[in-house]
Amino acid sequence: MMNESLIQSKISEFDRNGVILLKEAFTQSDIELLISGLPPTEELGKDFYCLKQNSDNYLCRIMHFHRYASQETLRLMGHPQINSIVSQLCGESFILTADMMIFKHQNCNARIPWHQDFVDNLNIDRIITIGIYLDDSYSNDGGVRFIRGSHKERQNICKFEHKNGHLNDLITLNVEAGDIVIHDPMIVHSSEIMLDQKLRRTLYYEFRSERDVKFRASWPESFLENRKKLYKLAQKAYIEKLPRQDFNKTILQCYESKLPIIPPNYCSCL
Ligand SMILES: O=C(O)CCC(=O)C(=O)O
Repeated sequence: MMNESLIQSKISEFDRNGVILLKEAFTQSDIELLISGLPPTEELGKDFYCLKQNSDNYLCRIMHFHRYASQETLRLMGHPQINSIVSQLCGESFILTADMMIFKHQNCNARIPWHQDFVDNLNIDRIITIGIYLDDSYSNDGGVRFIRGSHKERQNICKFEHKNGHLNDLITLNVEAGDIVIHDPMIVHSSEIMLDQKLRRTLYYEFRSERDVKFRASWPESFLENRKKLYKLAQKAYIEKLPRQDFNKTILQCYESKLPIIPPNYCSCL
């Protein structure tokens, strides 16, 4: 378990830079368990989609990841490590507000341009995105790059895309399977293509405080209660072995309440 004072020392770095790397947050066996519980993609319908070149997939996503949860994947969300990290960043009452897995394949089109995931000015408590790495990701081979301190306001992304205005402020990271990268969704980030590695899978979780969720007038009221139920279930799954039929109903209810889409901020003249 990651030591609390380590996380505390990283919090000011997170506030200053907008991103932190936590090494060895999960063990190899946690990651193997997560991989063994990945859902068969043919069962995911519209929540699994891929960008393709000819017939080759290059960037695929599983949206609403835990809707398809096996006992193994649910268990990871309820892992005490997640509770410890998120409660220190977002407070004791936190809510999972998004869950998505990305599959990045070796392909010339698999670059993700500079962007902010969304721009939000509410600023009540921290909003964090945790990337849990199932595979290694190196800075010189398609790893995610960040612009230090760019999370504090809306940015003119074209400056990063077309003027190389970022080079002094670039944060690049060498990440290994089991490490996690936590970023503020407003930090400007991108990832280049992979030339050596064939596949990189990252599970992204977005967490916010309960206070933040309650403040959003256009979000359905049922969302909060359903999400709390889901998290309790995940904690139970961490302790006990739960067959899918025991949690199917709660999971489906949980994903019934949909949130309005908040658009990302990309450069429009790519
Ligand atoms: O994992 C990556 O390469 C970046 C993913 C990303 O920035 C996104 O999905 O918005």
